[in-house]
Amino acid sequence: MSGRGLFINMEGGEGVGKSTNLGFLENFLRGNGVDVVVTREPGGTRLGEDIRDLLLQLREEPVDPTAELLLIFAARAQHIAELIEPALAAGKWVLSDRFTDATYAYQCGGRGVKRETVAQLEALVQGALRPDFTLLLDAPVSIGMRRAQKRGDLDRFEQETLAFFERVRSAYLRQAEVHGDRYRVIDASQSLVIVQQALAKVGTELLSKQIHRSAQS
Ligand code: Z5A
Repeated sequence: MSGRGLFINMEGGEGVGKSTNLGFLENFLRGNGVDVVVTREPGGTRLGEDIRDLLLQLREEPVDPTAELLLIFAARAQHIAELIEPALAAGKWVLSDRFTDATYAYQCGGRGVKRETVAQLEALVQGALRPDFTLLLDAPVSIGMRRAQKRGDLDRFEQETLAFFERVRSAYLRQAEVHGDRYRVIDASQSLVIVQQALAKVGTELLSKQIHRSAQS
């Protein structure tokens, strides 16, 4: 495949199965000849992973929502410059465990930051870069929390309340409505086999989208 690669992000509340299913989609794409780079946010670079540690660690003092927001976009700026843009320009596909849709969900939905504030930072940090495709794994909050809690120690986000995660879920579903052209919503409350059948279908759609794009360029 030639030309610029596709940029895909996988989203959802905690414990919905992003990491598990990102691995499935990666294998599906590789099996179909795609050169894919898998990454995550916050993180993806050494600087970004250091910022991730700062964001997730439990702290005695409350973290100001604007401080949190700026740390997320600082990590994202480095991620784009160091990894995402070079990979896409080289024709690779980038599969990211979360991107700015998570900021609209967690910081706007969860913390109450204004959408316009995030939109301003999005324009500053990303320029025209937006995901080509966004996969939202959606499940009732109680299911995701139960799955995540099985893992033991909870980080700063995982310690949030049920109401916080309900707001995050609603904000994701709103994003999916606003950006229906690039969003595919998968019911992640189903068994892993069914979820992955749905993912394989989306994977096939992505492959045909890229073939179509290559033919046009
Ligand atoms: N954050 C933010 O606030 N703003 C931003 O802009 C960004 C991020 C980018 C870290 O993200 C935090 O950063 C995140 C929001 C914030 N905090 N929260 N919450 P993260 O993505 O690293 O953290 P996470 O959401 O907690 O992801 P996770 O812990 O890796 O969960 P997951 O990837 O969605 O789930 P999983 O590990 O693949 O699966 C969990 C378990 O469920 C596992 O045992 C699986 O085997 C099982 N599972 C998965 N699917 C199924 C099905 N279908 N059936 C049964 N069992 C299943």
